[in-house]
Amino acid sequence: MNLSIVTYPDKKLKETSKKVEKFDLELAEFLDAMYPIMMNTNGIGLAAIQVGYAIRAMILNIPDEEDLQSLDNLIEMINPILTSKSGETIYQEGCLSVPTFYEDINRFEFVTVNYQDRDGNTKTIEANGLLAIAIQHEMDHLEGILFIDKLTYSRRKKFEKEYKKMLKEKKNSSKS
Ligand code: Y12
Ligand code: CO
Repeated sequence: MNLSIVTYPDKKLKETSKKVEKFDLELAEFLDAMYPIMMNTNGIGLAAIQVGYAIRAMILNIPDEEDLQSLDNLIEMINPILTSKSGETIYQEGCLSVPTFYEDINRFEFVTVNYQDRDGNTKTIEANGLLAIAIQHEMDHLEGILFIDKLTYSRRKKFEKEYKKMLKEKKNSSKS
């Protein structure tokens, strides 16, 4: 399966993802294909829509205390539902679909999420710290929401200007 990252301003990222109904080999192969894409781009979270598939699936791999990512820490979340949230935290977020841009975003500090694994088993996770932030960021993708949609009007305008400039520079450097 040949997947690539969909980047802003691609309209695909605005789609609302659909519930996964079939927990079959196709889903397993899709999740397997998402993993190297995330790891090869230094990602810690990736939603299916970011590789062009509007299904409610996402993967997360938060680095451990030694800042290492491993398959042991891989979490695959299908059809996640937030069942509780509390506290407040701010973190400078980035997104593989919005390369080179980072911004402080407010999130809940603690979340509880019900979800299914790749075999359709129901699971619950209680998260805080970076995992809680990543879960909320990826769950937003399932609704077609990007972290830049949470910026104030002025920050968003600044972002649009900088992003346009970055895309132009990238285009010019690929010509030479
Ligand atoms: C906290 C904040 C945000 C999340 C969502 C998951 N975000 C990512 O995994 C972002 C990854 C990322 C990786 C980059 O590196 C490369 O593309 C090689 C990157 O750098 C550039 O765009 C140049 C930006 C973002 C979870 C937890
Ligand atoms: Co993202």
